Amino acid sequence: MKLELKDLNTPVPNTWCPGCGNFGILTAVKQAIVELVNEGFAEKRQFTLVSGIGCHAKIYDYININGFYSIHGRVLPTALGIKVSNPELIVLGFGGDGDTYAEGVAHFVHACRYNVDITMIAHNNQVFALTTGQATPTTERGFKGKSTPLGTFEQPLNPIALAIVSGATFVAREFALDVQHLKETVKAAVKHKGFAFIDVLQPCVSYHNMAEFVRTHAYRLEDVGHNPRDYSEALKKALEWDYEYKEDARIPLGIFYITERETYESVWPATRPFYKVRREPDIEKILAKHYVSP
Ligand SMILES: Cc1ncc(C[n+]2csc(CCOP(=O)(O)OP(=O)(O)O)c2C)c(N)n1
Ligand code: SF4
Repeated sequence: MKLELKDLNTPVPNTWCPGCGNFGILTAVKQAIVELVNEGFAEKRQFTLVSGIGCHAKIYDYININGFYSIHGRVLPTALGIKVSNPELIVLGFGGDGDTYAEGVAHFVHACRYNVDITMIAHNNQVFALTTGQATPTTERGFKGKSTPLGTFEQPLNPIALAIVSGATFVAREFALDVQHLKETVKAAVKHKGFAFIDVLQPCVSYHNMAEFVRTHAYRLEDVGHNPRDYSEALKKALEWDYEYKEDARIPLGIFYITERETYESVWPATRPFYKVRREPDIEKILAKHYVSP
């Protein structure tokens, strides 16, 4: 029987602001799961999501798959734990830009380095949204928010470049309001064996709405013949936009980089599906080995 989009609905009322870019991400991810299941790539029961804390994290409530609502900044270690415990699962991580690039940035760097076979989707609205609009590491200079009334003055972090140099094997940027391209990239990321990272520019209509700027300054990497297998070219393209809002900015969207190398769970000596391990201890054997009579 074919999986339908409505099979992924939940009864939980959606509390995102009307017009929030998170709706685009939700739709694209649901469509990607439906298509991957119906194309025979995986079964619905294999999909497992992990969220952080923030507006993005409510996605946990809105998709009817197994999941773990984790804590702020800790999406990736949770996702890694699930994957190594049961490599048969397809693990999707969802974090905010605050979540992923501030408190969680060390986990992000090491997940790229480890090349664990999971997909990480960062809802990058360039602001801490749930806490009502403070600057994050990807906020552009000059942004006036509650924590920076005089304007943010630090240079933004470039997560695409960081992912590439840290060893991620699939690196992409998408726009939350372009659901079709986002869906295709999510499918490609899930099919990729290794750490797949998508930085999704997600307009926050309440605290940081960059929708118009992205629409007028973005272009697609595949339209300019970009070769995602070329490391130097990928890095060059990654550095093309610095997450600032300059008149002459050009924002590349699509897949920057793809390569293959061994995954974390394929080489970690202890990895095996732990749920298959017999846990009944043989008390006689343990006593024979460790018991010393008084
Ligand atoms: C360990 C911890 N640190 C900080 C917070 C406070 N906090 C809750 S939501 C949030 C902002 C989330 O921003 P982001 O990750 O960018 O997600 P968004 O709300 O923009 O989707 C923060 C800082 C928390 N709940 N737990
Ligand atoms: S505050 Fe921003 S990110 Fe949060 S639901 Fe509203 S529009 Fe979306």
